[in-house]
Amino acid sequence: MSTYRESQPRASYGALLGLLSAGAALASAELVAALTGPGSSPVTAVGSAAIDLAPVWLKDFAISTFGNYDKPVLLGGILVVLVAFAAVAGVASTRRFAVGAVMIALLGAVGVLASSTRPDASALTALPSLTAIVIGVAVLRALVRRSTTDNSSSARRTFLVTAGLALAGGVAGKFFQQRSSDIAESRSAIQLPKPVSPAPARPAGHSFAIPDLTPFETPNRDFYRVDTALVIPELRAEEWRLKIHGMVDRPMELSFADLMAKPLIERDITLSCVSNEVGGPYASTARWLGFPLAELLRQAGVRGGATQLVGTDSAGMTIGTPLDVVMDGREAMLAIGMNGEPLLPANGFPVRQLVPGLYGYTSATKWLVDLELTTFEKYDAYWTERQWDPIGKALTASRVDVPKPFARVPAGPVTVAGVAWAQHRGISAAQIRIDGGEWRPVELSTEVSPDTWRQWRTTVQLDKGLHRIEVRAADGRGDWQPEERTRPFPRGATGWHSVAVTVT
Ligand SMILES: Nc1nc2c(c(=O)[nH]1)N[C@H]1C(S)=C(S)[C@@H](COP(=O)(O)O)O[C@H]1N2
Ligand SMILES: [Mo]
Repeated sequence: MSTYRESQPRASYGALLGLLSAGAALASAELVAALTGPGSSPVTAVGSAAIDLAPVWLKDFAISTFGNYDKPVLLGGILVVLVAFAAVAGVASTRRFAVGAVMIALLGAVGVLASSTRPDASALTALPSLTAIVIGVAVLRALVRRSTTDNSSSARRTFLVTAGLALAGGVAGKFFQQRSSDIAESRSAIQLPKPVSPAPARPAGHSFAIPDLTPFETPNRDFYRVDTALVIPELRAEEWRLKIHGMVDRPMELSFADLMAKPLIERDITLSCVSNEVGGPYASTARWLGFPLAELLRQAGVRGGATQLVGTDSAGMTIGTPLDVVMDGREAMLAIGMNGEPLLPANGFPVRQLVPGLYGYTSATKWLVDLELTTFEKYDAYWTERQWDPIGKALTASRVDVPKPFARVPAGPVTVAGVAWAQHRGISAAQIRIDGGEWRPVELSTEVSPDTWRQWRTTVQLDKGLHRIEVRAADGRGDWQPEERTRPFPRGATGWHSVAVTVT
């Protein structure tokens, strides 16, 4: 038995060799990525590629099942596959070294492929993955040699040292990646200017004080986040530049200081996501500070025939916006502040676009660095390529926040409340019905702007038992939300939100 083990180590032993090699490979890649940028880390690059390649149904499923945790879940999944593959490679290497080595190299090759095909790839983006191949194979070779020639206690020492070095290298790599691009400092150095056109005062009655009702203004930390960015792009305001080009008479380049020096406006605007399911959480409202986009485009001199404004972020992701909507008089802007602070990194620091009345995916480019005027025929942006509607007009939506779904409430008068939004058209009425009965009106909070949501509330008498509360709203033109339930793809979900509650 023991002689057998010497020539053919146990599988668990081989698996350990594979994991140590893969760990060392990843750690070396993270260290190199500290120089070449966090997006070039092989795990991140593979994750980003997976997001871009994922079919619509899978993205929908991930957003609605894991919500804001969709990205950690994806990274976790990648790591599980990686660990399994590395373990098998390790076992193989103890039988035939070349087979294990090729498998470890293949893992790195996936990283090379993913990182070098990212839209923001440069000559150096594949370097971390290439390093991983070299280090992974070298460490595997050293470990296999050592474990066949040495006694078991010195082999154990080698393993521990390798594991320790890999762990330290990985942690150091992540640390330096953050340090090299630390934007907290850039963000806190910003003194936002006062707007020349402040937001109109919010009228009395614009907000109801009801526990658990969505507040009118979303605190920055609670603002929803939806994007394809696995690592939040880290752009320093001092280094930020925006190019405006394409079908314009006067191409321009702007710095953050240029933008801050312009006469800014401040407006309350509700932003929502096309992927929001009926009753879902992906809508928020903030007081945004920025410069009017239409005015900026007029300064650049838009040429006749341009129909689409394509915004590109610092990682090369694109969003296409219908130009006529931007220019029709609504207050589209390039925003630099939300609720009195610079943008949060997750919400587009230092500069993002906003167009009231359009879903985020056709209007709200975060980490914006490039604006090109073109036509819809000439260019398909990221989501249009994936068959989403190119216009992205925000549909009317309403939600019951109080009582919560499946709440147990005492019999008698029950407070029912929620929010409704139809950006740029405004909300003119909302109604609820109980158990499919007659629709009854509810009280709306005073409108702040047609670009923002409105809260609604009412009190109903409910008897003991299970009840279903439904809500629907009408936009500023008096058009009611349709009953028909549709999925978010390709132009936004429709249907009435309902909650079931038990009255005790
Ligand atoms: N650069 C970039 N901007 C983006 C996206 C993205 O994936 N990348 N997603 C868009 C989508 S789909 C929405 S709904 C809004 C969400 O903005 P928020 O995360 O600040 O709420 O950002 C938009 N801007
Ligand atoms: Mo979205």
